[in-house]
Order: sequence, then structure tokens, then C-alpha cells
Amino acid sequence: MSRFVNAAIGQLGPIARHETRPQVVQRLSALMHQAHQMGCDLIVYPELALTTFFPRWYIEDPAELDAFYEREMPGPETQALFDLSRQLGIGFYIGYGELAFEEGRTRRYNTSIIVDKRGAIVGKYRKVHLPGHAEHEPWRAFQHLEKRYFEAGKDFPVFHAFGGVFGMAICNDRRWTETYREMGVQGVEMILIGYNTPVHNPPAPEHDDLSLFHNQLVMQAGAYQNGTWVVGVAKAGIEEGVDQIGGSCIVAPSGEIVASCTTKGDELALARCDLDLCNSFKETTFNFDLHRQPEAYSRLVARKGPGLMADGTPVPSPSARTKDPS
Ligand code: ING
Repeated sequence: MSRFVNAAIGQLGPIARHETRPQVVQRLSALMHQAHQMGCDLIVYPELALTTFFPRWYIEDPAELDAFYEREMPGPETQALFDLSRQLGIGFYIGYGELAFEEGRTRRYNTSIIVDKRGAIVGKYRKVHLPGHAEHEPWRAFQHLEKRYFEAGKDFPVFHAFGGVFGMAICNDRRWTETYREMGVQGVEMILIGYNTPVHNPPAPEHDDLSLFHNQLVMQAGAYQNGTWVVGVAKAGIEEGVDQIGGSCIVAPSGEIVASCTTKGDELALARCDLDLCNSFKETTFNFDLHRQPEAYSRLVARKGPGLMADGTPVPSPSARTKDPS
């Protein structure tokens, strides 16, 4: 018996700095209406979908910076989207800047949520892989200050929704194989990912021509290697002078792209996703319970990279090595 989820990409074009939340919610609502007319169960919006991608600027005024975060979700200016979700019976994923007060202090996260067809939040995720830098780097054509403006999340939870097992990631997370595998070993069947990806990467301009290729490569690999659907949705186009890739797409558990956008503006694309297509990969090639060998993977958690252990101490020198072959 097939478990179909009719999934829609709700790609956004640029959001200008001066654009208000109600104006953006209007755009999000228009896409949700289109998705509803096309019989969709779910629409996926980008990362930080309520404002312009503010980490591109070095912002010193705390009040100016805090204006880019949501203190509550839904809040007065986003409630309309949740009401429409309930009215139309269509769920959604949306990314936003979260300002929370937890364990005695204010915390700021790059966050996403899954909302079900009744307009209820069924899951929340906080971006784990924060790219860029923490200090102002004027040499760059534009900043990428996510390490300054957000704390890192510490978990990749999965949630039961839309008749299956759903997970979330945000932008840079999609480049890291650990993102998909952490959810893969939990049996994830569809991973929802919003992103803001500049065409130009100041530290490595030689990669710029490959930005769309890398976008697809990592999501196709993540889908196939974990037998899961992946929906990747861009905030695209030239936003406050920075050209951001489009490339929104829906990837089947086979790794095949089954739907994609063709513009860099607000655009709907959709696919009829049979969650049971995951089974043939999860039960054979990527039958983790049968084939994975975690005892061989200890370095993946023990180390940060070639030079540092997970706790930040240096990797022991060869003479001090115990496990590595001599
Ligand atoms: N954006 C980019 C991303 O990972 C980036 C940052 C661009 C990293 C290009 C490396 C290369 O898609 C966000 N928001 O993570």
C-alpha cells in the first residue's frame, strides 16, 4: 500500500531588507494557495524565510539585529500563515531566526519547524552546521556571520507526520554527510531543507561555477545513501546585491531528481512522493541494521577533524597513538 505525500517546493525570490513580515507572509500564503489548488499535502519554504538573509551584514546595533528574529512562533505577524494552513489543510516547513530564553539566558538559533495540516507545530530543529565566521571580515564582498548571530543546535530529531518519518536540516547542514546519516539511522523517509546559498563564496571563488552542481550533488547523495526523500528549497535571486542560487528540487530515495524549479523567483514545483519507495533501499543496499559497522566508525565521533579531537584537544601524535596502525 503506497503512502503518498504530495509535496510542494515553495521557493522564494529575494526578500528585501525593508520588506515587512506581513508582506512576506502574503507571498508565502500565495504559494500555499497554489499548492492547495494542486492538491498538495505539504509545502516547504526556505531557511530564514521571513526576512532577508541578514548574516550577510555586520550589524552592531543589538536592536537592529534582534529585529530579524522571532520571539514567538506563531507570533502576531505569522499567525495568518498558521491559520491558512489549518483552513486549507496543508502542512508546511519554514525556517526563521529564533530568539529564545532558555536555561537562564537569551539564545539565538537558525531554526526550522514542521507544521501539520491542522496548523500545529509537530517538530522543531536548530541548525547544527553554522558556516562562515564570527568576526567582521571587511575583505569579503559580503559577510557570512552565522557563527556570530546563532548558536549551534545539538540534535537531528525525526518526527512522525504526514503518515511517515520526517526530518529537517538547514542550508549548510545539507553539505555534511552526518546530517543525513543521523536521521537515516532513525528511519527517516523525507528530509526537508531550506537554504540561502550565495553563488559566490569569498574564501573559495573557484567553487562559484560549481555552486548549483554541489547543491544537487549533496542532496542526491544524502537521499540515496539513506533511502530517503529530500526536498531542498532556495531563497533565490539577487537579494540586497548578493546573487543566491536557485536549484530547488525534490530528490527521490533513488537519488533521482523528480521535480525542480526553473526560475529564481517565487515559484511552486511539486511531486507525488510515495514514502514506500524508501523501502527497497532501506531493506537491501542500505539496510543499516544488517550492513553498518559502527565499531569501525569510532573516529567519526571521537574527532572534530585531522588535527582536533571532539573535545578540542589536539589529535595525539603518532608515537602516542594507540588505535591507528603504526
Ligand atoms: N549558506 C551557504 C551554504 O552552505 C556556503 C554557505 C556557501 C558554504 C557556499 C559553503 C559554500 O549553502 C548557508 N546559509 O549555510
